[in-house]
Amino acid sequence: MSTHISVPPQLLLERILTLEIVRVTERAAVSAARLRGHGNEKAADQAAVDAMRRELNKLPIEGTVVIGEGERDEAPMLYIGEKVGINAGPQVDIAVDPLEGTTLCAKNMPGAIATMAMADAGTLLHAPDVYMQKIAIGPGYPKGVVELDASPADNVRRLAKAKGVDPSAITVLVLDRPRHSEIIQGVRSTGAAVRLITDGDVAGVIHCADPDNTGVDMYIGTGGAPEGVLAAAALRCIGGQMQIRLILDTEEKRERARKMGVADPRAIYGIEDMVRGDCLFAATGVTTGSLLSGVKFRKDVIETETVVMRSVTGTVRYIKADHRQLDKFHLD
Ligand code: VTB
Repeated sequence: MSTHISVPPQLLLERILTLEIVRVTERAAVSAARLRGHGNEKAADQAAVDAMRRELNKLPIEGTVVIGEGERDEAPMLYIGEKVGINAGPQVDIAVDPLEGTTLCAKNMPGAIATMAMADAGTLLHAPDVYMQKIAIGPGYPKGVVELDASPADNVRRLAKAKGVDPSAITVLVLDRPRHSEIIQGVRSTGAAVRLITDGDVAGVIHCADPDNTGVDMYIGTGGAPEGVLAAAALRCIGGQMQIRLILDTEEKRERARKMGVADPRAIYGIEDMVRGDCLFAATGVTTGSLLSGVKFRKDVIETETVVMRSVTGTVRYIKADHRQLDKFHLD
């Protein structure tokens, strides 16, 4: 029996593709995980990219990568501007970080993930691969309680007041980089705690959304712009606030950004400026971290754990999957 049922594009994006993007991040995570601890960041990243591209190209979408691994037509990467999908279905913007935390994977340290987001075409910030200043907090606070340009100490005090606690009860997550020494000092000067991470600020920002379980109230610091847009997609689904500014400190970077539609190089963006409509977000653990378990290779089964979110409903699903015969279906 064959009946042709046409699915409204919105339904596709809102519901059906939710599970489809899980397949994409699962496969990228499994491929990267085979190279955990091999000390080869490039090879692990390439494995994740190849798997992610292969899976994206099976999806019923007309997709464009707007946040990717490079800005030119670099054949091996999922570059900005690359078309993905079967070229039929809804037109969508896609943000990818096939292996967020390449160093974490290469060194087999906690917190590497494979992640992507999807939204209607033209609704995700098209950002060049530059640095981005970021501040993020979880849901439940009045808008503007913390601000990108306020001092770290001020932001801690304002957040503590809004939460109804002493600053010493606040924990701020910061990437462990020399460039963050003033931020770290400022936070500590209030009595608040700093939690340092070596990499992985997509997961870092997501931690802010659930302070009771993660112990993290706020993220402050400068990280990658692609990671910032992906984190914004996640917060768009689960709630929270984020402010960012692209660091466009040379004419060449400003020109690259201008070409992607960034008119004011000093502009501060909120979540709604980076993700202007509804979106889907998924991440699969590569190495076990505080957000997700890593891939487990058992005798005949490969286990993965994925979190997938939809902004339309704010649903967050944790999907544990047992994969059998992955090799058989590797290239289907
Ligand atoms: C962060 C971190 C990423 O890049 O965005 C960082 O979250 C920023 O760049 O996991 P630097 O390493 O140059 O400071 C990553 O480490 C990924 O490369």
